[in-house]
Amino acid sequence: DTAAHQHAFDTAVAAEERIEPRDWMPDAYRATLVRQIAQHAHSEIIGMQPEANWITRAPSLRRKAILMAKVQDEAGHGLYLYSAAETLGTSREELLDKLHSGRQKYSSIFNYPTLTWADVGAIGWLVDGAAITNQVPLCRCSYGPYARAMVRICKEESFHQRQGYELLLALSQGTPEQHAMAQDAVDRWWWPSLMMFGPPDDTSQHSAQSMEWKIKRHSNDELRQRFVDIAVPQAESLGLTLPDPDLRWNEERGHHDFGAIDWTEFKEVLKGNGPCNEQRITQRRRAHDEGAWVREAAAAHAARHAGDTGR
Ligand code: FAQ
Repeated sequence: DTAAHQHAFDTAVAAEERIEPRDWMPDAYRATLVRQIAQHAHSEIIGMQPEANWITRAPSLRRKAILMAKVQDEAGHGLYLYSAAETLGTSREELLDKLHSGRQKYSSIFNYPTLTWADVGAIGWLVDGAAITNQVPLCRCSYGPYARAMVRICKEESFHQRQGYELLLALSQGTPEQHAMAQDAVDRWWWPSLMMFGPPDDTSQHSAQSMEWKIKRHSNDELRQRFVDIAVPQAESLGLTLPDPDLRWNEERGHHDFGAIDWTEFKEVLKGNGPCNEQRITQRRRAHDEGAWVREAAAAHAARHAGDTGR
């Protein structure tokens, strides 16, 4: 009965055991996981667009090869995550349909434009850096398939972060124009990167329950603070500044203080009013429509193959 199931679930979570697809779980736990994993998967797929914008204009063969590999990795991350969501009893088709009709979200960060080549570096350094900070604790998420997907994703994200850092370092140490381009990109990506961690703890409606279920291990503000503390010395070694006059070390707290985040901007981006929301979703729907023949061909092939083995 439900009380016994609930007890077994609570005991497993308390004992740091993993919940697996066939285990009983509360409906709300399942729904929360589908919401978060789907949003995460959609972010990986939509997140291919800003950087893909620069593949044809990469400044060298080496940079182009690296960037193509990175963007393909994001596609792979999306696929692992859709598979993880499918273990919860939802289909990829349904999730994509919810993305395309605006019923499921993707990360706010991918609604900003990539104006120069330096943006590829800033995304790698800051956006992938923020993603790792958020995702390393998710490797210990109570839901097994999501936690396991995160292990591999985090390894790939660290390579992404390094390539962004290395790209920005090359620009920062280059000509004055290249240095200025790197600084401009960091100026534009810094604040949106801080917003990736989600609303402040006191307005984060899902945090308390998700932490109790051990889906989330740290609050949004804790991870945001961790990211700021990591980024400050890295900016220094890059020879770049972070666009926040209030950023300074607080000896007492043992952390960096930082300025106020513009939560109005965050809310507007979530409502669909960011600089690129329209472009991103239109492009995503077009890619889906143009890929219809591939899905049909794959399904026809699978059906024939099933027939073969049945004979
Ligand atoms: N953007 O109550 P909370 C990547 C929504 S990394 C949009 O705090 P929660 C790698 C939230 O969904 C990016 N919406 O929610 C890459 C909720 O709305 P809902 C993806 C946001 O879930 C790099 C509402 O606000 N990473 O893709 C955002 O407890 C480079 C209230 O918020 C993940 O998804 C936002 N920034 O905490 C790819 C990580 N923040 O659903 C390509 C997994 C919040 O009720 C290139 N997700 N919202 O309608 C998480 O860790 C969590 O879901 C949080 C939000 C921390 C994002």
